[in-house]
Amino acid sequence: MARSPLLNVMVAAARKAGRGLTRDYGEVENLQVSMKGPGDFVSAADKRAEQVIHDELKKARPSYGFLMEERGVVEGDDPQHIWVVDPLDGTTNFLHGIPQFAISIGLEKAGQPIAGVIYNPVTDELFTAERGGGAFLNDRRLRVAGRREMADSVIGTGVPHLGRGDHRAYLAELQQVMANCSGVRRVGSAALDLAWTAAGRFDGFWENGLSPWDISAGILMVREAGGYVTDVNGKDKIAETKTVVAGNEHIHRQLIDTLQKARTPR
Ligand code: 2AM
Ligand code: CA
Repeated sequence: MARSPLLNVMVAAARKAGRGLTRDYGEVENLQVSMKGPGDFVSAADKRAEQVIHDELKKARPSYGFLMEERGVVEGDDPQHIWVVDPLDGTTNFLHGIPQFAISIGLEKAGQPIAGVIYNPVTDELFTAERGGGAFLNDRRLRVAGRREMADSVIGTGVPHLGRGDHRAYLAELQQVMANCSGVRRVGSAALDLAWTAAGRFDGFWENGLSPWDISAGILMVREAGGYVTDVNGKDKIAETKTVVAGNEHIHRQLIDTLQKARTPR
């Protein structure tokens, strides 16, 4: 598979940051038993990865701006192009020694995602997409799952936790989805959840309260794999409503209908 120069830049940045994260991940286990605990260490690993990605991308495209999880907005001379970066998505997994985390790098042009890379450095799974060019896992072209019925589907999600999200509203959603599908999975990295939906491992995915860096690359990934991504109302207002629903044409529609039932007062 021939990658564009732009995608090559993104892949190189993700792989370089991935080497650092893998090293740091190996250390986390030792730190679990130390007095201080691994929290500060993980936060430092996160920042180091972000620095590497920032420097690599800046070198390759000096005029582009950034939206990064740790440092926020960094404006560039070119107001059209913005890198949307999560250097460590799935921080809780990383902290607990669970090998499900990723680097997510998206590129947006005039607000639309045009390229995306999601890289799990532990499994060495590299997901890439470019607008109009399809989505890939390593060198294999991706296609969303073909299932047509929610009843046959495995649905990924993110569960709110201590201090985050509307637990009651989420439970109402989960109650509807769990009663209508063949399995719900919560694996802890929204970027990988979307990549897995693009790869057809999940038939659908929904989560609330996410930020652009969690999902920018993943949204493009699903769309380029032939899937649909919208907010919970079927609209493009993902950032405004902070809701995201993904899947193939059929499951995306049924998942939205199912989630809407949780919102209808009874
Ligand atoms: P993180 O690991 O980079 O924090 C898990 O449900 C998903 O939610 C992960 O992708 C996680 O990203 C994200 N997440 C966790 N806390 C968040 C917060 N306060 N705001 C936005 N996203 C969050
Ligand atoms: Ca994240």
